[in-house]
Amino acid sequence: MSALLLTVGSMFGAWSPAFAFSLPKDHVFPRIFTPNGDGINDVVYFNVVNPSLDSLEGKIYDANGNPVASIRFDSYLSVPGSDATERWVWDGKDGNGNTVRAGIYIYEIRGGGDVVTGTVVVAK
Ligand SMILES: [Ca+2]
Repeated sequence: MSALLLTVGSMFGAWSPAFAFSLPKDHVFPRIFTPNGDGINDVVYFNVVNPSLDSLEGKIYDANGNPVASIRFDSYLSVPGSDATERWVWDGKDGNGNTVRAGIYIYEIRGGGDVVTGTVVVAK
């Protein structure tokens, strides 16, 4: 039991009001999206829990690690507080506004000295 509590405490960095932002895996959706303008799964959302309101920066890289695009802030899903959640979004376009090729892309969100990464898939 004490080992479990220790593990949980480590995972969440204790319960201080200053703990970092987080991006649970199920807050990235749809993980496979189709940016073709048909109104169905055209963008991927990143719902970042950010209670400290850290200044965040989000980037997309291709599978070779080349920078592709920025993830932009969209809106607040809940008001600032312990569960403050910011919605960030990527529309599947590169920095020139062109829709990227189908494939696996890596997202990276940084802020407050922390970073979270994962993958999404652009399908066509
Ligand atoms: Ca679509």
